[in-house]
Amino acid sequence: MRRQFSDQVRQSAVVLAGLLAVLLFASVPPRSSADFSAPSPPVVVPVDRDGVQRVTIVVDSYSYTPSHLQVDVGKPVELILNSVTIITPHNFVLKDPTAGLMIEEDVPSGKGTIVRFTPTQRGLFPFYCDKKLLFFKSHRDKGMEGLLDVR
Ligand SMILES: [Cu+2]
Repeated sequence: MRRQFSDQVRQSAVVLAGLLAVLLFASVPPRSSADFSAPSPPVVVPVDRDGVQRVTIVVDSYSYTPSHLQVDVGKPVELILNSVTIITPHNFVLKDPTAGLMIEEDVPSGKGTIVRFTPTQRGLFPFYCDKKLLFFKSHRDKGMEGLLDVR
C-alpha cells in the first residue's frame, strides 16, 4: 500500500516535470527578424561617387551605431566597421543563404574591418554579433544587433 502510494507520487512528479518542461519550451519563441525592433527611421546609406553605398558603423559593447540601415538592391555596399572597444572583440554576422548573403567578419577591439557585398534580393536582413564569453549571454542577446533593409 505504502509502496503503491510512493509509486503514484513518483509518477505524478514525472508527469508534472514533463508538463513543466513542455511549458518552458513552448514559452520560448524562436528568434526571428520580427523580434528585433529596429530604431526608425533607418539610415539611408548614401551612394558615393564610385557607385558604392558606403557607411561607417561604430562597434561598441554591445551595439552597432547606426543599427538600422537602408540600401538599394543591386548596388555594392561597403560597411566600415570601427570598433571603439578596448578589450572586447566583436564580430558582424549577416547570414541569409537564400539571398546569397553569408557574412561573418571579426571586428577586433580598437580596430576597423570593412565588409563588402552586393545585395541581390530585397528584404529585411538582421545582423548581429554572436560573440559570447563562457556561460554568459551572447552579445546579440545583450542587444548587439541591427537590421539591413534592402529596397
Ligand atoms: Cu560582440
